[in-house]
Amino acid sequence: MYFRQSLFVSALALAAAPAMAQTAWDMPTPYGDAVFHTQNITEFADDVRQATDGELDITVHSAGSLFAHPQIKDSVRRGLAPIGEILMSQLVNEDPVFGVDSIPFLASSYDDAEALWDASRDEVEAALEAQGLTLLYAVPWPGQSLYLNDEVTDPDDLRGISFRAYNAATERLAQILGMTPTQVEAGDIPTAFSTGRVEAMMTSPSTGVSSQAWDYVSHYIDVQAWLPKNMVFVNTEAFEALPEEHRDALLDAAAEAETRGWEMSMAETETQIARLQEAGMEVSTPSDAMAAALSEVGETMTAEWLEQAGPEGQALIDDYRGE
Ligand code: PCA
Repeated sequence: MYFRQSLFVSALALAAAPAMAQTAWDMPTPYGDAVFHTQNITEFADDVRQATDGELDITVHSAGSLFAHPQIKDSVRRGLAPIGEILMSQLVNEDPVFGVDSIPFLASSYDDAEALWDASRDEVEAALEAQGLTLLYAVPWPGQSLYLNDEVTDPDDLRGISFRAYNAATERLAQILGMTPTQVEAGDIPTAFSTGRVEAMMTSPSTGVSSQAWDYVSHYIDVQAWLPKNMVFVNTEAFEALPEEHRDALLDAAAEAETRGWEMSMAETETQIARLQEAGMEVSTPSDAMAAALSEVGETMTAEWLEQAGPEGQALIDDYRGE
């Protein structure tokens, strides 16, 4: 009798097993633990764990520790990791839409960045879907500004400077201004400067602080030219293999992370510029000549992007501009 009952109980437990099974997901991300994007992802993973009673357990592997930044997208596409984060514009060679947030002065305020995201999100989703990936959310970095060893007021003085780039757009910007670009991941910035490989960069105050820019550059010129986004995405097959409650929990947590991330990003802009200043950097606004030169770069790069993106790109920009 006892035997039969315990058999019955274990049969029940087995029947219930699929819904209760624990799913452990490894999540590669490119940036360090002190970076707000990573902190937002940690909260996202906590929210998912809580909403699923610990059944969907995401472990965040930050700073490229599981896969290096350039490998993360393909790792998720191939199912080596079910979920990951990258800088969206890293994929611009696959589809121009991924690079629309990295054109100087196309959308340099949070309101404009949001309107641009509204106008481009469907296309980004479709481009990922074609690779078996599902977009969860995207969050912008604060505005991209100049870090230099002089207060450069004449754009001609930029010529010949070795410049740290992090995507195709920063490389192109450097070329147009006569600088020499080198691609360097955020985590390698301190070494690239201290070994003399580069002497200037354009990035957010967040990355300036997390890479301790004051150790190797003296001047921050507050340009805030564009707000490039990081995106979090999941392998579609892995997503679809989840029970429905887990899929819902993931989507809910993603929507919250998107809202929270944009707020964190906005708040960072002021606090991190203040930290650069407190650490001894000279903070200034661009001279008229510098502002004009950068705005011209923006126009050139908008035209180049439209050439690449064709009529669909034009429609996206028209939609963004409300035309
Ligand atoms: N930080 C990242 C991308 C944009 C930003 O603000 C970096 O510098 O690599």
